[in-house]
Amino acid sequence: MASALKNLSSYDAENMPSAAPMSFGIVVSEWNHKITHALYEACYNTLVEHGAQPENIYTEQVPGSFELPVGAKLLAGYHRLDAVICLGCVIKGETSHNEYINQAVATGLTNLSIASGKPMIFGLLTPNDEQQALDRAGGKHGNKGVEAAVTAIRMAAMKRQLTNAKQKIGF
Ligand code: DLZ
Repeated sequence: MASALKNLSSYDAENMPSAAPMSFGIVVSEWNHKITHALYEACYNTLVEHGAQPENIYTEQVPGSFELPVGAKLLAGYHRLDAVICLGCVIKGETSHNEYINQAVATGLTNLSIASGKPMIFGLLTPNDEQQALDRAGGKHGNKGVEAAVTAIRMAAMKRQLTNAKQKIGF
């Protein structure tokens, strides 16, 4: 399979926009804490590596991944943010709870992004077992937290660029 050995954290760091003027929200789910904490650390560090100021990064924890969309909405309503990154991990179990939660998070964040025009980043791991989660939280497939941070910076830069271009049109 083409994606089997893809390291999710590979990206062109040289050509990233600067995150120095940007503000970010990070919402982290407490379920599967060991995994989500690893995602959070990688995400936070990546934002800072690209210039984000620690005082412009606002973090909130929510009980589980199902609460990520409302957590994102509350955080974005409280601070002036360029983007909100949502981090969670839903491990498949004996029942189909994972399908309901994953679908709810995907739909919730999509709707929220489109309605607000603010990037809401889907940093949710949806593994079949804990090993698959570990592989994507600093293991052999990189760290999805890095990918989420990179996506947030790129989308925030795109929004800023288009907003500036729009303001220059007209008299
Ligand atoms: C209930 C539940 C279960 C079974 N599994 C997970 C999980 O693997 N990962 C996760 O982030 N959250 C899980 N939850 C909690 C739900 O996301 C949610 O917090 C509760 O259903 C309360 O709304």
